[in-house]
Amino acid sequence: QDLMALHSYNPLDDLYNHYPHSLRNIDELCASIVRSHRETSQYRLEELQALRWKVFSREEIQVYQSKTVDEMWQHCAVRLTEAVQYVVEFAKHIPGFRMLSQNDQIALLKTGSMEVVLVRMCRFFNTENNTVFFDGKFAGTEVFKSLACGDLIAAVFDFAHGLCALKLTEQQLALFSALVLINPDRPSLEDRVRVQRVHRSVEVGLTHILHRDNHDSLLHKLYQRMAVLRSLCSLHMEKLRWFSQRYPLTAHSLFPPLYKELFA
Ligand code: CLR
Repeated sequence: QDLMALHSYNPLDDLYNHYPHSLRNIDELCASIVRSHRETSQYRLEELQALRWKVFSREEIQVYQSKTVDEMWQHCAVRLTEAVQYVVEFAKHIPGFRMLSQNDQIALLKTGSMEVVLVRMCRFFNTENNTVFFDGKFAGTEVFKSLACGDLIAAVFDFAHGLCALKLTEQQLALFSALVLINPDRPSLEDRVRVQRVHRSVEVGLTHILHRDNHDSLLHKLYQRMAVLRSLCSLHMEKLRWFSQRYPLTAHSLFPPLYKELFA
């Protein structure tokens, strides 16, 4: 009799039925985010590693420095927009993102896509000489001199340097990028609760991966970086407003439509 009772109600069954199941879900979630990151990351790490010796020459730097402010802004806006397009592709394959309303997807991308580009920048950054892969070679801050926003460039390079120092794996970077993008605190979200749910699941995924990698302490550091990201992006918006006021024609007719749609 007792054995029968034990058999029909065994609390362990709950554990067996649900625990492995949810673990498998977390693994699947992480796997899709990592796959999406890999497929939209433009260059593999080995490729970038092999290109590290390619730096701009004095003469080439001179060419960038003698561009006018609006020429250089337009050039960078085009490069940034390409990078943003890959982030949009990345977002589409984060489980749950496409289930959000069109409006909420756009709201998340409007504020988050630039942040993810800056997170991704650390893959394209060489800390040994403080250069970033730009236009086919590695460029230092001096290459961006004619943008006339040295403070923003310095802050962006600093951020990349600091993020590189954390030595994130590609998987950790993928999950962190997704967490930055699916942020329930963004303005003008229609269904904040739903965004919160997706955010929670990505957070569980990142925690799981960091725990598995024996790097639980990274989570706190990553949350600190997210605050820096927000300030960098408001600085970017500030610079863009300044630029559009001074060069309304370039900003209006020569900037890529996606750049205008997301940031203007
Ligand atoms: C980031 C990671 C992407 C590839 C990529 C493309 C364009 C790069 C960007 C990375 C890093 C930041 C970058 C940008 C072009 C211009 C911009 C170097 C490597 C600098 C910081 C200038 C910003 C100028 C604005 C004020 C317009 O997968």
